[in-house]
Parts: sequence; structure tokens; C-alpha cells
Amino acid sequence: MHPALASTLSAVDPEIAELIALEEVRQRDKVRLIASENYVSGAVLAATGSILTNKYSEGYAGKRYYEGQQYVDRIETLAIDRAKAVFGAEHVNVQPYSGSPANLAIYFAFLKPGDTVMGMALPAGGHLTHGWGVSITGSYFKAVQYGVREDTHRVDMDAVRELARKERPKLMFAGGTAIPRTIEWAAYAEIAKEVGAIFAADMAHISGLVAGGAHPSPIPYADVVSTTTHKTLRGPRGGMLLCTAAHAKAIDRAVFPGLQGGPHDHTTAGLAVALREAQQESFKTYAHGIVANSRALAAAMIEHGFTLITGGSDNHLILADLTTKDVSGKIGAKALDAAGMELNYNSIPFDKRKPFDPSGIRIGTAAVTSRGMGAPEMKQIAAWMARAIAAPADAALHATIAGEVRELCAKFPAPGLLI
Ligand code: DSN
Repeated sequence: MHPALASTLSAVDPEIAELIALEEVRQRDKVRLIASENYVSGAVLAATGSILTNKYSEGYAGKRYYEGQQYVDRIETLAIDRAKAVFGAEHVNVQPYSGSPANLAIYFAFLKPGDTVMGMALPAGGHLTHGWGVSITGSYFKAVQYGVREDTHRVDMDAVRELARKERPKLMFAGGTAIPRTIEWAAYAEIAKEVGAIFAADMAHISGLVAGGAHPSPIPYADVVSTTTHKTLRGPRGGMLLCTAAHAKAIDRAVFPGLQGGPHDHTTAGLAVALREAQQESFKTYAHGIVANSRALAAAMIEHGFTLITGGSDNHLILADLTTKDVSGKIGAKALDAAGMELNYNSIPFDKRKPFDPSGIRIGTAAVTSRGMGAPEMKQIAAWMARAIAAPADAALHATIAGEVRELCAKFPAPGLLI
């Protein structure tokens, strides 16, 4: 945190100031491998932590329900114009509070309760909001779910087509949270068109890769694209919807006043900054670097005897099955955390274990790439992972590895941290 802000905060609330300072140290000293996390730049942090948090601005630029929008209108318009330029979209809404509200707005725009939605099942790599049972999307709508093939762990587009023909969904989602491979947007779009479904592409995990040209873009194929703004895109916590001009009105109405009140203008400003960063040539290098690191880490993990779902990675994400390492995902993730490597335990396709103690771990390379780490560091991380997981109860070993991790991290300062 900026020293002036830190001293103001600690004067007013020393407890919170200390906890934030400790978290900053934790983010500095750890290898952060949670696939949905990143480090934003100091510029994004400055905009997000600005006085814009004081403002209310229900409505859209030029049509607000509160006065005093002279600057907020310009900020939101800049964010929209930059998103259009980065992704080549006809229409953009930057107001969704995050990915789940963005997806809910899609339902509200196109479906009535009870209508059929088709999405990837959560255990296969989909998202809760793509119709999973415990989510509102699985209880207020008739959800049908596709998965992956048992032999390859990849989506079987013939099975998707067959299900779509049988169920005739009104809305079809592609994308998810634990997909280590390239998503074939065109194939989904063709099926959606055939059955008359709205095609929604959820690119939350990979929007930074799309922005940087390291993953195919869904924009030419989808009716509407949803994304979070804080994963590989490296912006503040938020959501965004991109769509064709034909759906602009329905999407805007669904976000406000359908689902939300005032947009979070400080987040919009942070997003505008992140999108400006994403327009730079260096962001292309960054996006390709994420994928190169994921491939390098996957290859090194395989050398250390890890079993990877689909056998590797095309994007920022690796899903490993720890069954062959004789530990559960939860025990493995906790051992790795103690050893300075932070990630999450995760279900794998056809998991025999329960979601709260599944067989897998999910790994992402967006944050380590933001620190400037490359292939040699990925090899080192895989070696540390193997050592830590081989002795899941050895606290002394984990503390030793955590010390080595700290030394490596000191050589790669993280964006946005001032320590
Ligand atoms: N929680 C996000 C993730 O970790 O992928 C998805 O909502």
C-alpha cells in the first residue's frame, strides 16, 4: 500500500492496517498459483482505491438517476471504449459486480424461470452459474449439463450436439473454471445456432489470454460473452459483458435496473486502467508468457510423476490428479500452502471423492508470470511441489521449502506491492 495511505489507515484502524500489511507480505513471499488470481499494477490499485468509491451513478453514461456525473460518465465511457477496442466487441457493459452477477444478467436478459439452460457440469470444469444444482441457475431454470469424455477428459462435441438436439436449450454456455485446454468456440456456436439457443461464452478465466492473442476469441461466435476482470486480464475485482449490437438493450436492461443498483465507479476506473494496460504490446508478451509458463510447469510436473488431467495445458491452468501421489487434493493443497505455494484443491472429472476433499489441485500461472518468472522458475516450482507432497505431514520440510520459495520471490518483485 502507498505509505501515506498506510499511515492514515494505521492511525484510524491499526487492526485492519496490520492485517492488510500481513497479507501484503504473504502475497510477496509466496508463489501464488490460484488460477483465478493475479497481481494488479500499482496504477490499477490507485484507481480502485480512489475517491470514486464515494460516488453513486445508477444508469448509464448520459442517462443517470443522480447528478454529478461529469467525470464518472467519462470514466465509464473510456472503460467501455477500451474494452471494445481490446476485444473487438460491438457493445460492452462494464457494470456487473463480478462474474456470477454478469452471468445472471444473461439469464435475466434471455430466459424466463423454468426455461432450459445448457452448460458444462461443475465437476467437469464448468461454473456454478452455468446451471449447477446448488446455484440459483440450477434451481430457477431447467438445467441440462454436458461433461467431458472419460478417456480424454476433453469435451466431446458430438455429445454436446446430441444433448442440445434432445433438450433444445434456450441458452447455452461454454467456458468454465477448470478447463486446461483451448475452448472451441466455433463448434459450440454452430450447435447453438442449430438448436436456436443464445450462445453465451464465459471467458472469465482466459480473458487476458484472449486480450493478448494467446487464446482464440469468442467474440466472433457468441451472442454474449461474460468475463470477470481480475483473473488473467489483471484488473480489479469485477465483471463485464460484451455482446452484439442486437443484444445491447437486453443486456443493459438486465444489468441495470434488472439486477443491480449503482455501479462501483472505483472498480470501473480500475478496469479502464487495466484495459489500457491490456492495449500495450507488453500485454501480448505477458499473455503468451502465461501460456508458456503453464506448459513449462505442466511438463516439469509430469517429469516429477504428477498425473495431469488431459495430460497438459493450453492456457494458464493445470488440473492435477493427486491420486497417484497417494494424497487427497485437500491434503496436497495444505502441504503446498505450508511450503509457500498457494493453490486450491479441486474436483477432477469423474472424481470419486467429495467436493470438499476432492482428488485434484488446480494451478494457474497468471500471477507468477506477472512477477516475471519464466521456465527455470516453473521447473523449480514443480520440484518443490513434488518434495512437499511426498511428505504431506513434514512441517519442518515444508518450512524449509517455504524459505527457499521466499528467496526466489525476493528476486521477482510483484506488481502493485510496495514492499
Ligand atoms: N471462483 C472462481 C474461480 O476460482 O475460478 C470462479 O468463480
